[in-house]
Order: sequence, then structure tokens, then C-alpha cells
Amino acid sequence: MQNNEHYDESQIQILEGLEPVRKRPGMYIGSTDLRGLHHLIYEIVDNSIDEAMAGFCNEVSITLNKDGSAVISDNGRGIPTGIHPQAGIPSMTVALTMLHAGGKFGGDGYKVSGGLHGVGMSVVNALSYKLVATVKREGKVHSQTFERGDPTGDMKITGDCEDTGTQIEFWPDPEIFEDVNFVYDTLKSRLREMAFLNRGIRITLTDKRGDKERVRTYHYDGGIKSFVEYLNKNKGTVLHPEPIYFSSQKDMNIVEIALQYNEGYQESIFSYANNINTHEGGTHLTGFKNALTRVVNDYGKKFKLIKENEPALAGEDIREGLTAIISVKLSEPQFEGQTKTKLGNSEMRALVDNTVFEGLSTFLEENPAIARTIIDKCLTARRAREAARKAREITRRKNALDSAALPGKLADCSEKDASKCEIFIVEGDSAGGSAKQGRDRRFQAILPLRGKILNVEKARHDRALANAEIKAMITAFGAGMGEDFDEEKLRYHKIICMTDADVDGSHIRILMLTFFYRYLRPLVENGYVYIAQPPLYKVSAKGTDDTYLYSSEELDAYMEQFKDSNVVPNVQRYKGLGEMNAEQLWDTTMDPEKRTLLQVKMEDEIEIEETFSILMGDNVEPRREFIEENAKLVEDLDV
Ligand code: 0RA
Repeated sequence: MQNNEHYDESQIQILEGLEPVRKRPGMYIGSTDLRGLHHLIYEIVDNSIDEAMAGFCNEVSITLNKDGSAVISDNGRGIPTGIHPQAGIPSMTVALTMLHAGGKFGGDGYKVSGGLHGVGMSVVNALSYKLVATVKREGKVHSQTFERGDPTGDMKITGDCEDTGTQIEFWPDPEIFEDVNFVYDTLKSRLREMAFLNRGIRITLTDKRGDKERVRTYHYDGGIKSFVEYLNKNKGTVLHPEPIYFSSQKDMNIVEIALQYNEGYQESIFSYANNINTHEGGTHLTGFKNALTRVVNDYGKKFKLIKENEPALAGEDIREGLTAIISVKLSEPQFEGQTKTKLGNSEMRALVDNTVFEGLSTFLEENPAIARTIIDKCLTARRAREAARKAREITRRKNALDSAALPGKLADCSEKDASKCEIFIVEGDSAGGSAKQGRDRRFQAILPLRGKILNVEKARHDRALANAEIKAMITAFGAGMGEDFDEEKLRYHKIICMTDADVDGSHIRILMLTFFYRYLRPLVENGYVYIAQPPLYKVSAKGTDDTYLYSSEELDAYMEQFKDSNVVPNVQRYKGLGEMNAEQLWDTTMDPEKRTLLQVKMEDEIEIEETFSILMGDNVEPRREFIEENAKLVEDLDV
């Protein structure tokens, strides 16, 4: 037996069978919806990534097969196949059939990737109606098959080989999952992210389910530098040609930072711990922000770009137009916060702070022209912020009950309990008129907007806040904006975008969502934003009630019934909300008993970031494509 299959006491594991996993799958994978389903793939991939991080693997492939299976294979060392000292059966069988409480399987190296709370491959096995594991190791191919976590036979040697690696093929159990169809686009963006975060690894995703095979390979020698370039791709001109990169390592803790300024106004900073997006931030993000503010101010003062008597630049001035990735890897991450995506390890604050402080100070000293450009931008940002603050003071409602301050166009509801209140943001005055007449005024408010709202992606705060439509929305919602946003003060718990079902309507909806995302992000994060679904067609025919249909597919299906009859139905295509009278609008789109609302969710931040940059940026072609694929944004936002 090789040395690395030697187990000492420190590696003794507490092993347990898989019954609890099938009994309470949610405890192990979070949920049994699509998110949980995709977790199965990520869990296996994480093991391969760990193997890559340890330096033994550089390729991982994921294949989706027609019969519903997913195959994950890598060229690592292979799961150990020798007899496990505690269990007396092959280690590979142990890895797949036992829960590993305390210590992780294979305990030697150090595991960085996320995993499902670190529970491992056995959870995937337990939740698959079939799983086939194949390990190439020490010249032999080893294989074993399982059903719902139980082996259908012993591990067998099925052939010889020269290389090494692990392959897991599994079929998720329909008894456990609501839906067992993997979503290509969901996997694609997570795998791309994994490839960015783990420089050099080649990840290939193949989808064999459709008529045409789809293959994507992700491989970035630049790692998170490439990630920053990718995020900046649609954000206009960059202020310096290459992202700035620093890294450091202390004990088992690794820090990597890449950043690049663009000429835009948005702050796009994403932080990761062990390849998990820390949406709620944490010590690493704090360390980054603190150091960045200090370095830029120190440099500015030292070279008299900031005058002696001037106040220091604020953090937000320095982060305007900044795209950055902070990626840390640590052996015992503490995840805190509501969604367990806030890094708690206090040692990371100083480690990231020092890394950024030293790295960025050196960079600025060595690149004075770039340093000047960056500081100029920060100074401009500060002037704009001061103007914005003045604008905001006007906008901010002093008192949530002070209805005198509400925008004139708002038709408010009478209910005061925000959790029962809805506000429809309606495009155009005529639709606004119908909505006002058709609504239930007890709990539904209407805010008509005139024409297109400002594209906030291309405007600085001061201009955005000077925009009448934006001001009206902020005042109506009552919760302030940006860092001052106060959810408690929100006056409506459903904010419903109601726009025409055409390209213009879709554009306006995107502008609204962009504004919410950039200025009122908690609205989106916490599920307050919805999209109304007005019908596209009305069919009237003798002997039937008028029927409203919401897509051309629905229309085709409905028309079938008239094919062999003498009835010639009248089909009206609605071009805009304004064509519906008040009663029709209530019946089809506003009545909570009958309507469908799409809730806007934030599942994949990177994807959303990209979507908005493309939609709102200067590159006309990708934007047109996007808008023409009308429904696409909605799909991307997973509403
Ligand atoms: C434990 C120890 C060793 C490798 C692995 C686990 C391993 C697990 C997986 C899961 C998917 N791919 C994997 N690749 C490797 C090291 C064994 C040795 O020292 O050779």
C-alpha cells in the first residue's frame, strides 16, 4: 500500500450510513428543487477541483446524457481503492456509502472547495437512483455500481490502464427531486466561475441531450485576472490596460486579488471564500475595502493630488467604476450570516488588508500615470457624490406617513400595512389611467411613468437622482436608496413592473430592473420585485367566454378546438396595455386571484452583472440580440 493510503489516528473518521440523507435531503443539499439538483454536480466537481488544487489534476469534464445521467470525470490520482482500515472495505466504497462526520475523506491534503457543507460524494450517491463510480489507479480500472446509495455488488477490477482518474456517473432520483433535468445555462455559469477561480484548470461541459451536441470549455491561464477582464468586457473603456493582481499565502491561507477600473460608475466587487461567492461579504471584503481606501488616500496626499486641506476620499468614491475579485482559500472557513455567505474568519481581514496595501502601494508608485488617472476619477466621483447627496436630501421622505411628499402622479392605496400593499409601475399615461380605474384601491397603488426611464448604467448618481421618474419611484417606495436603504420603511411589499408585452416594453422593464439592481438592490435580493404578465391575445368566439392567452404557443393550443368547427373566432392581439380597458386589465393582469406574477430573483450574481452590462453598455450588437430575445432577461434572472 502506498504511503498516501496510510491512515493515522488523526484521520480516524466517524462513519455513518446514508439513511438520514434520503430521509431529510434538505439538510444535506439545502433543497430538492433545481438548486439542490445542480448541487449534486457541483459536489462531485468540487472533489475534482480539490484534487486540482492539490496539484494532481488539470482537467474536469461534465457530460449530460440523453438518459438523464450526469458524468463527471477528472484526471486526478483517483479515489483510493485500497482497504479502508476502519471499515474493512475499499476506501472508494466507503467514500460513496458513508457519511463522513468529522474529518474529511482522505484527510491528508487540504480541502478548499466548497462542497455541500463538506459532506461529500456519498450524499450524491444517496440521492441518485443509480450511480457508477470508475477509478483508474495503479494500472487498474476499478468500478462499482450503486442504487439509491446501496452497492449492487462489490468493487470490481474491470481492466487495465496507464493513466489515473475518477469518473462518477449518476442518475438523480426522481423520488427525491421535483425536477431531474439539469439546466445547461445554470451549470455553464457556475463552471465558468470555477475555471476563473482556479487558474489553469480545464473544465469542459458537454450536453448530449438535444438534437445538437453543445460543448463549452473553460480554461483561464489568467485566473481571476481573466475574470475581471471578462466582467469589464461590456463596461466601456478601462482606465488601465491590464487588471492589477496581487496574491499572498500565509500558512494554509491563500489570498488573490484582481482589480481594474473602467470609465463607468458602478462598483462591481465580488468576493469568494473557497470558491463560494460570499454574497454577504465578510472579513476578506472588509480588509480589501479598508486597504484600498487607505492606499489611494495615502498616495493622493503624498503626491499632492489631494490637497492638504481637502477631506480624504470616501471609500465609495474610490470604488466607483471598480471591478474586482477577491478570492481567498482557507482550511477552516467560517460561514456566517443569513444565507451563510459571509466569511467570519477574523485572520482574513488583516491578511487581505496587508496584501492589498503592499501590492497596490507598490503598483501605484511604479505606475504614476495610471495612479493619476485613478485618483482623478475618484475626485470626480466625490464631486458627483456631493451633488447627489444634495439631490437625495430632497428626495428622501422625511416621514413615511407624510403623504404630502409623495409624487403627484402616484395613486396611492388606502391600506397602511406594507406587507399587504402593492405598487404597479406602469409605462405610459393611458395604461396608467386604466390601471388606476381597474385596481383595488384598498391595497394597490399605481405609479405611471412617462416614457423611458434613465439608463442608470450610464449615468452618475447625481444625474440618476435628478431624473423625475427615478425620484418618483424612490419617494413612492419610501425606503431611501443606496447605503441608506431601509427595508423597514418600504411602503409596498410587492413592486410590480407592468409594461407592454413588446420590445419597447421589455426595454423599459430592463431599465427599471437595472435601476432596482444598482440603487435598491435589497428590493431584488429580498424578493420584493415582480413582473406583471399581461396577455398577448384575446379570443372571442360564439358560444365561449372571451379567453385571454399569454403566448403564441398558448394561442395555437387554444385554437385547435376550432379547427373542425364552423366557428370563426376573432383573435385580438394586444399591442399595449393601453388597448385594454380598466376591467380587462384587472381581470387579466392585476387581480391577485387570477393573474400570474413573475418574481425577480437573484440567483446568479455574475450572470446578472453580465446581463446588465451587456444590455446597458455601449456595444450595440449584443444588446440588440438580447432585447430581441425578449424573454431572455426574465429567464436569466430566474423569475
Ligand atoms: C482522497 C485521497 C486521494 C484522492 C482523492 C481522495 C480523490 C477524490 C476524488 C473525487 C473525485 N475525484 C477525485 N480525485 C481524488 C489521494 C490518493 C493518493 O494519495 O493517491
